[in-house]
Amino acid sequence: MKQYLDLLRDVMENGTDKGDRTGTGTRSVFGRQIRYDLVDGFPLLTTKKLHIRSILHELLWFLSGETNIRYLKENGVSIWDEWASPDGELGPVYGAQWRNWKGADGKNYDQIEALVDGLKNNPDSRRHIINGWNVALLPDEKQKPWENAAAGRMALPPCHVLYQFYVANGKLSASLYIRSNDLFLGNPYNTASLAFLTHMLAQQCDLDVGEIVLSIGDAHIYSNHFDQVETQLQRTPGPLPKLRLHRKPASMMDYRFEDFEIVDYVAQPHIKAPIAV
Ligand code: UFP
Repeated sequence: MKQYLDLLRDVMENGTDKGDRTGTGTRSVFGRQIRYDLVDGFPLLTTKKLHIRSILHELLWFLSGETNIRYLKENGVSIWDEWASPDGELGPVYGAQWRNWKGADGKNYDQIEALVDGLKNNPDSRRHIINGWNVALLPDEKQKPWENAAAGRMALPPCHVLYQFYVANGKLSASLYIRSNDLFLGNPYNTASLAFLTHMLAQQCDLDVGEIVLSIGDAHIYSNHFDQVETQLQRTPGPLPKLRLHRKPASMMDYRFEDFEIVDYVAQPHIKAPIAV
């Protein structure tokens, strides 16, 4: 994934050193786009070994509409633990907005169901959108994440905010706006997650997969990742793995972890880095 390494190099060379919420410090650029043709393979980094387990469980959890960390904990996924209230609640984060956006009319709107319906019945539409940025439910920045969650607001504002899908020549493409992206730790997972989602939607709609496009607002590298980035930039990318879907579930909500298999994944060793909280 040369595109990814080019983006890391771009930020290291052209970025501005600036402070951030976590107090760690970042080097950052504003407004970048990176794209992968899914026909070339599944976009999982080959210059650093990645584990897809948490990302896939997280995506299935989003699609279930759940916002309690229970399912994640049962499956050994801890990525959301530090934000949750004592009873495991995160407030109306992604899953709630994707599946149960509450309208002013009191109705619940299922954006995933509407998306699949639109892709199947009106593929040329320019309105295939999933939006996570529900302004009324954003956290109160003066409160802690778990306090917001306990009060029925999102523990964290969405990072992967807006998805748009596009059908042409029998192929499904996806575009994702990420307002803030930790390029060393977050971006490779956001890319893989978008690729999984696109494969699932394409399968449900009897389409082939096209491209994924990630548009990033604040694209940053944390200052305590600079050495790791240098290590990674010295590595040469290899051929991409493939995704095998073992069956076609009845709907977007019926996928199970065991339905997915990544084959021919040959990656260079993992590079450890601290996460900024
Ligand atoms: N972050 C990502 N991708 C995600 C996610 C978080 O890169 O999917 F949820 C990173 C971006 C940033 C931090 O470094 O987490 C969120 O902090 P803030 O809300 O201050 O932008």
